[in-house]
Amino acid sequence: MAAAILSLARFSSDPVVKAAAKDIEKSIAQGEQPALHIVWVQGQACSGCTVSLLNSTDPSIVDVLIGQVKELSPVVLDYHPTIMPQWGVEHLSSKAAESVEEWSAVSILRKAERGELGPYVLVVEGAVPDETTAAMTGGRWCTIGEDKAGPLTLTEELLSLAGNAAVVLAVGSCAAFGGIPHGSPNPTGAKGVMDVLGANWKSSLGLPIINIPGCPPAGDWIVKTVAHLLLTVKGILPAPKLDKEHRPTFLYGWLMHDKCPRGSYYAAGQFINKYGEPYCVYSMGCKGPIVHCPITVTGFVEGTGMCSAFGSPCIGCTMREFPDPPYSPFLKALPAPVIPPAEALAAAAVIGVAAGALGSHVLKAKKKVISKSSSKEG
Ligand code: FSX
Repeated sequence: MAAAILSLARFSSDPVVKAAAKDIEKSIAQGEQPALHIVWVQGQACSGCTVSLLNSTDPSIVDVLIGQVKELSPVVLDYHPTIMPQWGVEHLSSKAAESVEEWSAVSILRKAERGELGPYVLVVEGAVPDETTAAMTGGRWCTIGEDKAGPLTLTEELLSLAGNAAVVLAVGSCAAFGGIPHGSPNPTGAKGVMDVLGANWKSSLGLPIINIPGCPPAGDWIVKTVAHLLLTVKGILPAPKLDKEHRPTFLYGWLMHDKCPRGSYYAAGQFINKYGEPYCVYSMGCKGPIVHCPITVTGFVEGTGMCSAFGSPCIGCTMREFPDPPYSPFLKALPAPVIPPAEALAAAAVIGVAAGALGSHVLKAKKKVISKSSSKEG
């Protein structure tokens, strides 16, 4: 079984996914499959999500595109501003007329919008600004190309491309929730894709918008999710289960703190006083106990690299409110928990759950232990 399915099956305990992984082998054995397409547009972003994409390893985006992952093959990355070879029309004026179509980047978008590309995953990287405020002064916040009619805004292209997309994937916290561009005071009115299209928006296949937040997300989160969605489009896998923020639960279904490699120090009440110490970084403002993020399981590249393991506090970059409170100030510790009164603990003991409750409250209260009850996620 190839890398993508091994990865999905390893991440998911869902028997449906495991059974589907076996079915894939049969499906491949039956012969050639039609090409699936990826159209990737970029808005208000730093391109970090694209750097992450290029750092994916399990499977790598290169392996996916060159057909090494047979279950997904053939996959075509038709449009990606950073890594595709095509140029805009301005560069084509001196070319032979017949080559214009082939080398015009915008023509690929038009083909997709007309439904001539074939089934495609529309990936959005970056936040979407409110062009109405820019228009008041005759300007634009975010353009992604131009044709003979003039500059094309991300907003208008998103609305056009979403119409024919088999599924829309918002990669990075900017595309998912607005991210850094929407941080207060949000001068451009930046929003995530879900807030532009609507939380109840559905693709032509009836699939909701899927968010892969992170600033940036690890490359493997992106490719694993794209792989899952391509198999969903093929009718091989069911759509991934999502949480209320439309994040796949196979990646974001737990709190970062729950699987933190420094968690034993938290339980022992040992916190760092200065950077470089090996203990829990809650004291330096780590937001891990209220943040849904898979980094402490997956690492960043090939299983290595993660915020808390390196002694850096989690700043909540996978969360909707990021970079605003409660995730900032980044270096300010979360509030101490409210310790239940002794009678409540005694009552819990009577019904047999005292062990868990006491376990968490054995922590030295003076050490400012964080309560999960402060999480907005509940
Ligand atoms: Fe945003 Fe992507 Fe933050 Fe950057 O491009 S998620 S600014 S690290 O990476 O969109």
